[in-house]
Amino acid sequence: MKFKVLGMSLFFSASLFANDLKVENAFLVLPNKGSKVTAAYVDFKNESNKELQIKISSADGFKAVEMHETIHEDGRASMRRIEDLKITANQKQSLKPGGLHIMLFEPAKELKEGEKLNLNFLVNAKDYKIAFVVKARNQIVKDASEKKSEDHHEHHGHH
Ligand SMILES: [Cu+2]
Repeated sequence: MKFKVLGMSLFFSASLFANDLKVENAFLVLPNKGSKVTAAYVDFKNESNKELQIKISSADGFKAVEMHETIHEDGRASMRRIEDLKITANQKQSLKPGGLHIMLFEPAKELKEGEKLNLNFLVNAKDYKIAFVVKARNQIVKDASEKKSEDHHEHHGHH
């Protein structure tokens, strides 16, 4: 049994196709002036029939990078570092404000809106680069509300 599993993993590791992982809406938040930390978000979709393990290894233009999850407890949100993200076959996973996210530390230079930076991942232990576009906060809010109004009819109530 053990032998069989090992054989299978060798078979699969030899063939990670670029289109196994679909990547959309990759952006990072333009840091506030003087701030040494910001976050990046992206939508992943595993289009393969096996689990994908995604790790962040580095980000061009930043000194350090981590993947975080957000934990909601007693009405408070805190975050915790995670080693990797596992996405099962044919599942989606979004990194978004208030949830999973990538944290970027100490930009080497001042970033500009619209600029693209590569974030370097390991997907099933293979190098995988994704270009992230730098977005200003007001643009992110605008894009999110446009996306939301496409998805839902919103109700406005008074409390
Ligand atoms: Cu964080």
